[in-house]
Amino acid sequence: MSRNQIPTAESLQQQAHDAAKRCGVDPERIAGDRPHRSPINGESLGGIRWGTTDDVDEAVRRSHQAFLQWRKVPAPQRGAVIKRFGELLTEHKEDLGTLVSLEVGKITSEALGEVQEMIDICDFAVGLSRQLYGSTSVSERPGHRLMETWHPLGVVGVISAFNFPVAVWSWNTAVALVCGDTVIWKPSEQAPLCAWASAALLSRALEESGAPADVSQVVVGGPEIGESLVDNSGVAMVSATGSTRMGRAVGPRVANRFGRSLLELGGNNAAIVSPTADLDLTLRGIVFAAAGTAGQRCTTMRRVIAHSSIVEELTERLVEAYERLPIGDPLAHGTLVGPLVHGDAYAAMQAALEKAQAAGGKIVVGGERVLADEATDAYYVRPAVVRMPEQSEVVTQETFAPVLYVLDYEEFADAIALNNDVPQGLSSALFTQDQAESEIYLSSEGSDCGIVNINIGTSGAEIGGAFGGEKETGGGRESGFDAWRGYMRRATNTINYSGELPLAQGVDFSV
Ligand code: UN1
Repeated sequence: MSRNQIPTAESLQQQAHDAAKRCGVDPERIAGDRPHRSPINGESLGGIRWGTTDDVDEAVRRSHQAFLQWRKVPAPQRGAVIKRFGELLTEHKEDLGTLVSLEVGKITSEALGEVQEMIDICDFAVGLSRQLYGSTSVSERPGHRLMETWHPLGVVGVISAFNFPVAVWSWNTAVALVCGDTVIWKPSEQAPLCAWASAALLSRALEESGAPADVSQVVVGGPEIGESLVDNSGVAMVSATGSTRMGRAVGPRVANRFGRSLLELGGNNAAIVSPTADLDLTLRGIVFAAAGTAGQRCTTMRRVIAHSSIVEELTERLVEAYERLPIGDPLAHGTLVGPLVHGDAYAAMQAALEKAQAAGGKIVVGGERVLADEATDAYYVRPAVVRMPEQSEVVTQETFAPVLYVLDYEEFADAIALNNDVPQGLSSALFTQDQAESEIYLSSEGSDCGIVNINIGTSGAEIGGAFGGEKETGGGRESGFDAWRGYMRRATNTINYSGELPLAQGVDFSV
């Protein structure tokens, strides 16, 4: 099948059902009456079955029962289940990758990369299962000892978005399970098949080890499913990925019942390009981060802030590169840009381009719909680059589509100010060969984001680091470093072996 031909509905549906079955998805689930559309051709992938809010209540009840058993399983044995899950993911990498492409339109290489990210977090979590370290400390009292112990939280609710339909769940689940929590997942409505397929593989790993089956559950459905998880006081923690608007609703509702939330929300990621930057490397870094995944990552580069001495050359080279981008069927070999997820994303992109032009911006390349005609419910666009005179309102907003705004600067401090002068704080990058600039950018006077890179684009983080951002991005951290602590509760223990009862702070309370 060529990139310029959109595949037929029958062929995609067949591929989807075959891949889902090979992963162990119950065929009942893919025989419902809920429409389920592929962004590749805008046509049906076959009906599916949605769950109800009653299913959520039942899942929470069962998850809690499973938790009472699971928390007693030694962490390294929980890790062994995740190890097996990683093996099953490796075995079914292609099936899952195909489902990711079919349901959300990712190109094959990125879809396989997403599954690799799941395998990587499994490896990480297996190691972690023997490294859930706590501290000990000295006591101010004789014959006393201070230490911390870490315990699982209970039921963790995971709400994930269409653009990383399985990897983000895996970051949460692999770590949460090793920590001794149980997980209920509300995947994106757009991607139920890859969710069921991933969950079926995890269930197989759990079953083989004799673990309680309900350690991992999935409830597919609309926003009401997410809301039930958010409001259910049996859910100790809600980890939610999506828009800032969604996070603004989730955060206070979970906090109101004193639950814990982990939010991964919008980004508006910039790269500063210094006059010393290696422009070949910079160009490659920008194009992958800005046009990759059709601009639909939370880490997508949305702004370039280039020094005035190189901004024109850089923009020209971006135009050349964008004109050559192979856009089309994400399953076809060589495609680099697949479709937008749906018509609303296309409309949002067009609205942003209009606003940018009204604010004095000039579209230097892209923005137009390609491949599919007006009558098709599939939206392929050429990623756009817009030269902006200043950071106007539209530039400070996240539009979940491939629009890259180019701004310029004279003084490095001004570039940092522009980098930070947006409500979001997820990812950022500096392309430079000037060591002092690089150190300043990484310092407390530099980027205010959760991810701050040098000579690498804003997207494509490895799982080994903590992932997340500040300000309207929500403050959550997932995957690497010590993000596991977010999935556990800490107890501080004071142990007295002195046979006396001296009080802290020298308080005398003798009776
Ligand atoms: C997201 O877009 O929600 O750093 C996650 C990246 C990926 C994860 C993105 N590893 O781009």
